[in-house]
Amino acid sequence: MNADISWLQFGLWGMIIGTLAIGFLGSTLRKEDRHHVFLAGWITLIAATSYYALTIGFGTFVINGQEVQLARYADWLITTPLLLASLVTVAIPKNKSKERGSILTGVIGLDVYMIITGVFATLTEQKWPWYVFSCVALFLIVYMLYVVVLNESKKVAGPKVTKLYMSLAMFLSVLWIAYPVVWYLAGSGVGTLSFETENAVYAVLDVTAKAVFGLVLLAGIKSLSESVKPKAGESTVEAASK
Ligand code: RET
Repeated sequence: MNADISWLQFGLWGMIIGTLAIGFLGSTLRKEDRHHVFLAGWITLIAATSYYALTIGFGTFVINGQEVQLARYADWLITTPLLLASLVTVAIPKNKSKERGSILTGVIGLDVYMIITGVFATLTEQKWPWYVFSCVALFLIVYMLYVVVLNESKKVAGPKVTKLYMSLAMFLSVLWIAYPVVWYLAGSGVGTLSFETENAVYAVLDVTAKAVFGLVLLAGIKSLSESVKPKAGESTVEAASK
């Protein structure tokens, strides 16, 4: 078995075990908090499917002599908006903010734009303008997380909620910034990384950004719920924001 496939299998098993662990930890959460569990589990389940496609070479094409794994981008197109939604859902309680819908639309719109321009960068020979458009969108997403979402969270949510949000936002943004760096160094960009190293780094990043991130988020909600003791019918984020 070649080394690329081993890394893809690491990704596949990481996502399968991650989904099971999210289901297990999620089952210990209150039913008012289960929306966090569904989002986190949905993300790792989609990624497991995408890694299965990658291991069998489904959605992988040779373009200009370069192996292009389109299944990755298909996964990112669906799961990165869900990751951002799961983060904003922690930061801003439902029914407390008039801005929540427009913030979600703004951040998810930028994210879809980032992945689509990233696909254009990957498929064309004139890649650098598309790469720059995509990086600008990532910069704007990070700006929204640290300024717009943070300010709204400070305004409408309790301090414990904003603190949990900030640690998750830092976790997410550090990992996400690594993706354009890997893209730049790999065959998609200047080509200093081998295909094997590219697959290895993406696999570790993906499992951390999805499975580990989901588990940390759920553990955060669980410990918040133990400290604020919400009433029946209200979510932990709502209860901690009164
Ligand atoms: C690309 C290339 C073009 C420039 C930029 C990119 C950003 C990708 C990102 C991907 C995040 C993926 C995640 C996956 C989780 O499993 C498309 C690589 C900016 C930020 C979090």
